[in-house]
Amino acid sequence: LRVVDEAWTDLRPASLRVEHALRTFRAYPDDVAAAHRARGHWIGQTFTDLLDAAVERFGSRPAVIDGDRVLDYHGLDRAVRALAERLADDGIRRGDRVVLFLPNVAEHPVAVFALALLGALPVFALPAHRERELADIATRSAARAILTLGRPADAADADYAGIAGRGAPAGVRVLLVASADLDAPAPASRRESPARPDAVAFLQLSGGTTGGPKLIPRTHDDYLYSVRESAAICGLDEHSVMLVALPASHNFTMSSPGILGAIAVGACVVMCPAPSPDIAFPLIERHGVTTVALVPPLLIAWLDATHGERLRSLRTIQVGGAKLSEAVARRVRPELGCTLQQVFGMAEGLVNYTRLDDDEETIVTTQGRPISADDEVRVVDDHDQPVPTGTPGHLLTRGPYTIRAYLADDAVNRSAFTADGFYRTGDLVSVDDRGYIRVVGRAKDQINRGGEKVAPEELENLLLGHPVVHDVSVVGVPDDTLGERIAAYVIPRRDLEQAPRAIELRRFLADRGVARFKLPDTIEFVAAFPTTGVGKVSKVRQRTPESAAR
Ligand code: OOB
Repeated sequence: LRVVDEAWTDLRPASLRVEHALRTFRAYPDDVAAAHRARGHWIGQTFTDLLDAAVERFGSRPAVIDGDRVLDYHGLDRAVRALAERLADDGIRRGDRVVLFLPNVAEHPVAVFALALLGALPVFALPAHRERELADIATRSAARAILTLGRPADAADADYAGIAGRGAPAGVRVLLVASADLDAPAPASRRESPARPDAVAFLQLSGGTTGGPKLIPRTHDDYLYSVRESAAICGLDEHSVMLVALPASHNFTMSSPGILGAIAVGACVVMCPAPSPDIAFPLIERHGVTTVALVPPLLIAWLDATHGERLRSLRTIQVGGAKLSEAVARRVRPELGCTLQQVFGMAEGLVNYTRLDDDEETIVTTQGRPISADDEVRVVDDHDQPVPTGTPGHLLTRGPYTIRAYLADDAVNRSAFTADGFYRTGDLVSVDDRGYIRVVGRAKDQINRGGEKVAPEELENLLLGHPVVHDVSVVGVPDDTLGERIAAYVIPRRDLEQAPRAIELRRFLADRGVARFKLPDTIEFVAAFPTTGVGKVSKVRQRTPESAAR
């Protein structure tokens, strides 16, 4: 492992705040935790326990496939233990946060379990993140290190180590994991994990929101409950083969049922370097893939690429992260010959699935129902009053795997949770008398670009830093494929001699180290923004392109 920089002290204040928050963090009130244990939801299992149990039961079955490399469960266990020793030698300790910046490679699950074995906390960055996001994530989580890939993942892939090196704040080291780690011999002595099942296992990042991403602390107990239930709901067993096509670090890919669900039941995960049909379809045929998770724009791309030919081995396609249109949903069974499963989830907790044996109308017209009978779902009006069944309203939720607070963010927590511990999802839904949910809109100021979450505020602040920009408003506008695309309306400075150009603003953002998926799809220069009756910028009108410039 390469040590790039070694001065911890610059991070002290953030570090102390996060350390203190983690040390004093009570994920759930004691009586609630006791109830979840009594109900058999929380079974005292850590990530390491989950892996150990799988290794014991499924030892020589294939666990992870990446290109020509196959790790069976014993091989996975060896690689995890070897990497854990190396990370320990490098100073990673129980409770340390380590930003995981890895694409879909075998090293990804190895690193997750290696950190768990040390009791260290992965912080899940996305491979699309760039210097700016990495720096922000590392600072927010007061990370000790960024763990990234020390080999080229793919000819066309990003220079992860370079990005991490440039993005790492002073004092945050860049540690590299590479293929050689997968072949390292297991250490002589068997390390015991110091992690406690009721402790925080990792930090996920909330989708882009006002004020930047928030840290989502999930415990082993709560998360693995959702993982085990998800695996059962999705019918996974040791004969399942899961293609990991979405970013491995996303909560959907990790846990719904995802990589962890697959490992829990002895299934095989096939790491897919990119989700496009030309890369994914050959892997499906070669490995007999039975299940895959996609976001709606990818499903559309897959449907359009099959020309009626069936992906024979595929039994289920899960689709989530953004609203799937009914018209597209209806194409899945006739055109791909497999069962669609809609997944409406959030890194904060609650996950809803249509069930595999639901009738076709339910599958194509709803976003499913919660994992657990103990998931509480409340639909309320603007004054937090419950609305009648079937009426759209704000979705609030509480339950055995939904967080009660973000980490170290008291101000946000006061508005993101009700006094009695319900999480305000920011989603507008209706729930039918069977408990099935339909997502009908969103109340939070967030753009959902085909499942990737973008905060308009972040882009507005960045663009305001450009010399031609007098004012800017960023909104999501409806898009047939993406669901929403990103539109930036810019009022240029008056005294400009030359008209500003959109391409320059895009380059300006890219140069600031922003993930590509956040770059505006359209930038339009306007004289003024449409306003509401009280003179505020009307984002609602900007979302309907015809009225945007007025
Ligand atoms: C998943 O997690 P996040 O944290 O990236 O985003 C959560 C938000 C939800 O609050 C909702 O606004 C939106 O993404 N969303 C959907 C949806 N699934 C997620 N909106 C409409 N229809 C759907 N099916 O995106 C996530 C986490 C676990 C499993 C699946 C998705």
